[in-house]
Amino acid sequence: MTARVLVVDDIPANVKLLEAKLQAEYFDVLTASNGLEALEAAEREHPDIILLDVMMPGMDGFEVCARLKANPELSHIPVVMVTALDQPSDRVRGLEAGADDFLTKPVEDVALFARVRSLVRLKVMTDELRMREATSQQMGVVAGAKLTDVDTDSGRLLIVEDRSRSADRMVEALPSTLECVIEAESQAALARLKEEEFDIIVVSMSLEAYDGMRLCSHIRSQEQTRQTPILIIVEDGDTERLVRGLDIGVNDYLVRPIDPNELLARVRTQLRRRRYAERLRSNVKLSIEMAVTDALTGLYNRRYMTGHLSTLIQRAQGTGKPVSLLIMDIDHFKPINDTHGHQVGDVVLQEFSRRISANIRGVDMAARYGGEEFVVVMPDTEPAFASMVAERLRAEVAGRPFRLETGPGSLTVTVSIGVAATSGVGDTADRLLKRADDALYHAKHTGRNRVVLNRRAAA
Ligand code: GH3
Ligand code: MG
Repeated sequence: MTARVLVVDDIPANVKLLEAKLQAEYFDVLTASNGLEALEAAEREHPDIILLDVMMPGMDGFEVCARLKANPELSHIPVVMVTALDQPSDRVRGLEAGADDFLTKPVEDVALFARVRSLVRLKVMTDELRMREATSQQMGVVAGAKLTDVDTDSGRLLIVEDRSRSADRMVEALPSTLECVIEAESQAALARLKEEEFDIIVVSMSLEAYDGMRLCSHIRSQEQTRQTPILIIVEDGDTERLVRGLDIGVNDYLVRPIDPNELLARVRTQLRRRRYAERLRSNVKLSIEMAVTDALTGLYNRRYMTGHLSTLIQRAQGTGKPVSLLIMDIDHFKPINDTHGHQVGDVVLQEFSRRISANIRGVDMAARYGGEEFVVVMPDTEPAFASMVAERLRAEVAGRPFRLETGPGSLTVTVSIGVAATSGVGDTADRLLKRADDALYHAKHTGRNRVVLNRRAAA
């Protein structure tokens, strides 16, 4: 894995040392020698991770970190504070400024590379989500998610710890708005994870009866918990486990004895990242849904339907089974608008869509083709069967007046339907749509409120 690392330190020898270590592992290294330079470099270069010295003249590391984290363009870049101070209170100050981790000077190689790799891995994932979300924003369907304004006060934690005093102390350190569940036994923890959703999982690496690392790797391999942040508790000096943990995808760690403020700060950081990723994911999902569906009716839109139809037709040429298609057009829809207003017209379109959806099979796809024109695509379906379905839909529409909350109270609506099916090799979505449309035209001209099947084969 390669990544661009910004190293910030006011002492040139420290910069040189870290630079040499990182370059030896094929990282790209950028450097800055004070806080302002660091902020400028971050804005200009958008590095993948920042190693930030704490004690610098002028603007110190805490302030640089706080400024980076307050900038929505930069807040997702992980910051590791590199410090000679190793008091819990300094760590808490850093975490409160938004730092993602700490390394103490002199920096140990294993710890350095494990941290950089794990944070870069996390960033690669977030970047991918951010990129997709940016596309969603360009489509104008969602407002961008911000790491800075997510809620970190509510959530559920699973604490896997068999030392009950230690578990109790952790719970005491966390605000009562966070719901904590303690499991002393790893099988019970796994069973619970299958049933319930947690926002963070805290795992002790010193369980008596089970290897905590194995539990973490199991949690990572399960679909349901793949994305859930894991925080491990390691004994002081157990770098080996820490590094292995980070390599298998543990997100963060605490060293015993656990400092309550540090626990709180690290839990908050993980919650913030999780909420942010959730927000990004749901924005992407929403925009994908909006890209394929019609906003008024919730049915698929024309573009998506035609793409899907082409795929089905190609596939059908292998199986020899026909794809059938219905095109439906509401009869005399314009007068409904003209008499009762556009809003009533919209309600009619929505109710019409509901009746279609309720009367087709799961494999069939209903789409809004144009204003008051709709299409149903039916894979592996003989035209005779499709005509029967069309007739049922026609009767469902005409048979029961549409109830309206406004305007006339209820309206009788009818629909004309054209049916066609694929025939032979070389048939296309366009041709099939054209044949169904010809049948629809025929239905309109022979009295409306009827179904016409086009029996002609593709030319
Ligand atoms: P025909 O029986 O021949 O199909 O007659 P029609 O009145 O249904 O057909 P026409 O094509 O003359 O009119 C269709 C109308 O549908 C015109 C247009 O204003 C209206 N329309 C299209 N999209 C929407 C929409 O999203 N909402 C509403 N309320 N009306 C729409
Ligand atoms: Mg019409």
